[in-house]
Amino acid sequence: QESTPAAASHPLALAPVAAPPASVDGFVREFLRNLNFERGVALSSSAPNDRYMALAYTVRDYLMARWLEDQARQRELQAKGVCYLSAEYLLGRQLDNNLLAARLTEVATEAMVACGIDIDELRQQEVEPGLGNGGLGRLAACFIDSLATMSVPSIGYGIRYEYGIFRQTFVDGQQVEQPDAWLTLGSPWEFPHPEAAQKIFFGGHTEKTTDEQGVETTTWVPGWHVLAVPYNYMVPGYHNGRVNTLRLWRAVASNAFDLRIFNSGDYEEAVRAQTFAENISKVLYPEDSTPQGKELRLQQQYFFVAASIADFLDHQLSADFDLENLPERVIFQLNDTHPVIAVPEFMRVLVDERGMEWDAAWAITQKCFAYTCHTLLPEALEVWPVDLLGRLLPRHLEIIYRINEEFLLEVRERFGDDELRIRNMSIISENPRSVRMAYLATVAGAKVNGVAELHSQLLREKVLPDFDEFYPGKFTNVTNGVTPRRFVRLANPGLAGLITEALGAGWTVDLERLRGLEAFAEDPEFRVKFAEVKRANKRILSDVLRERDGFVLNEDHLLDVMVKRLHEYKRQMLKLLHIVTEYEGIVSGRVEASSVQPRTFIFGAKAAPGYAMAKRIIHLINAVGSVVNDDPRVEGRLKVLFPPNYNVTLAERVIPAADLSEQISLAGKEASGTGNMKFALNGALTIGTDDGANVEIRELVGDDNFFLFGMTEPEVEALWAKGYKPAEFYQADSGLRRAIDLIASGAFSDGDRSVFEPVVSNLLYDDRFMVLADYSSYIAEQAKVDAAYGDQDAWTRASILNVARTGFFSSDRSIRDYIDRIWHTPPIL
Ligand code: Z16
Repeated sequence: QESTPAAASHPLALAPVAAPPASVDGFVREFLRNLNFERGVALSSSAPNDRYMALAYTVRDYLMARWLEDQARQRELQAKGVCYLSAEYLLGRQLDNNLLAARLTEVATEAMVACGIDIDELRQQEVEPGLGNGGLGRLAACFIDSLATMSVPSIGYGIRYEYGIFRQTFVDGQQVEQPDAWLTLGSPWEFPHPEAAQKIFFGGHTEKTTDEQGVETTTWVPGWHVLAVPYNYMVPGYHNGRVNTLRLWRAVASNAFDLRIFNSGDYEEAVRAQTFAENISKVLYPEDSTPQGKELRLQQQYFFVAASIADFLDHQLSADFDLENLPERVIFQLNDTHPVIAVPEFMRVLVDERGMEWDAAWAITQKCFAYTCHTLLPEALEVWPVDLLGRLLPRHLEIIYRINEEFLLEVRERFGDDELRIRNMSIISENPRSVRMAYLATVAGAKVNGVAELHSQLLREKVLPDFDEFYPGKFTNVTNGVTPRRFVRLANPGLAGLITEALGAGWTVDLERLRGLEAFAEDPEFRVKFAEVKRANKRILSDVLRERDGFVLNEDHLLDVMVKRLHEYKRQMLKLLHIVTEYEGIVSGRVEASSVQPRTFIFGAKAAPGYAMAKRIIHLINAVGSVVNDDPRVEGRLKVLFPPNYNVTLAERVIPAADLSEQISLAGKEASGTGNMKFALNGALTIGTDDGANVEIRELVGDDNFFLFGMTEPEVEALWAKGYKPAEFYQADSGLRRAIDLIASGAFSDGDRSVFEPVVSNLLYDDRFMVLADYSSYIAEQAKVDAAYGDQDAWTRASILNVARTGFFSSDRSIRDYIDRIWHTPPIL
């Protein structure tokens, strides 16, 4: 930002940066300039990666002027803005998204043709930044897209992991993880700013000093520190000329740190220290909704939130800003418990560094933070042992203790000395003594929200009822959403074209307009065109899977898709029992093969590397797949495909081709789901339980256009209360018995009964997620799916109605809800 006086008075320093001319010629010139001057190669000797990089640089160049303007404007206006704090951003590929946002797709395509280059080949070069696990990380990516598209002053903060989510391979049907070296060939989308690095301190101890007036102050004497170096990413709004910023932090060893050791003469130790510091942003923890309480993870969390808060206070506020006014200037949104250590950090900065009184600082903190909870699973609510936290962040632990003390005093004032209630509400739990991060976030946050209606209700009633009573009005709901730019416009150009033909442009930023398609559902010609689009999408997927995995996809089959992280609560096992049931029926001769609706089942799922049961289920899916696919008796009827390494890029091809979307979690376990929304918006019908956002999808599309099955959440509760014995369900249902017996017999493991024995006995004797209890209703509903698919025209009509009625699930609407209910940050024009 600083320039020398001489440079600052130069006329060019004041002139806005000019975008290159948006003509094919202009684009070609800029592209060749980038290829020659940034890549240092001639077109004739360039590698595909050179050409991809030069293309990406060119797209950047067109966005640059607006980006620089918007950064300056955000600082000048000093309007209230959002700091979205998230440990994960599952961005997906950037090239197409940025071309689309900047209206450059056509010009770039023609420019590449003029250069004799196939732009599709360049698209394939990009390694997607997989800086997230699943739903939560992808949600953050959708939200920053909507924030930019809606011109909301905002910045996303996170971690620039050197290795994102692992690359999944299968060896003998079992998951093997490979490191995701996404940066090997360089990333054209990032801008490092080492000059804006923040020092982040850890460890050490605290000291109390009392001055002449008897005022006590605490100072933290840290033991070590690292540098946090920001990397900026452009976040272009769709067709609105706005470019927001995503700022991801990388950990780098500081000179001072290793010099001290180096001066002691221990070179190896100095290098070790460097490696140690840089470990902090080395790798994404690969657990979706079941974090392991590792010290390095807490380091990552503190590292990025401390850097983000300091960055905001140092660089986003005007020099004379009065910190008392912070609540009118910023809201820090906590994406799950991962960034919650920001709360004591913010208090520490205000009190210890800026000299504010505790009470004033706490009042500000309680207005500047809001917390989104994304789960109901108790094991997903992070808890940090105080000995670990106190060792790493001794001052923060003291601050948390004081927050808790004062909070529990308030609770006593309200409810009297109700010791049980006080123990239940304490931010500190015992045995081992630990900090409950969700409670800390709830006490500190101005608002707490769940991510779907049912989830928010259960959060208030089951997880945090005492807090709901104590803080009336604090709890709210914001149902998740997905960006229609990436998941309709880009992923499904055929459908997008058909919608625009029918409704005109404009729906991409106003998705409720899809309602206009309801009338077209009754138009036979439109149904034919719509069905053709689905078919074409299957063909595209077929090409992708052949190229990628050597799979053959039959485009006449009903395409039945279950893609999401592998977790017992999501119940991939239930899907598998359905497949085994169908298979067993045919091979035993009880069912005539020719009477079965041909189906291809597609799975996509990564298991956390330490989650043994999830990995066994992956093994079993592959084992069932290879037996079914090799058995001539079911040839042309049943096919199971499990492409490895499901990611955003593959999702963009699979979802638009799907006929049936599997959303079959045990009711009360899936907070929302967001894949469910993407499928419905692309015209797949859902078979699902009454869980998460499925409830809202079904309400919107109507019972006739949704396949509902399974217990409701209250029914699940009732069955637990009565005592759940899965073996009783096994005994009572012959189809279920045959399916489980077939797995137990070794039919899918070359006769070896031991391989899947743990899966079988888990189902029969434990079954925490009640797969067996919902089996019969699932099978019955799948029969209705088969019957419905038999009437193609009726199916297409229902499919159109799914698209027409799910505009509500645009992430633009989610962001509007956050603005109205939580942030109060109007868009700037
Ligand atoms: C995550 O992806 C989710 C929850 C969580 O606590 C941690 C992670 Cl990494 C998911 C939920 O499981 C899913 O239901 C929800 O749709 C998604 O977050 C976004 O809210």
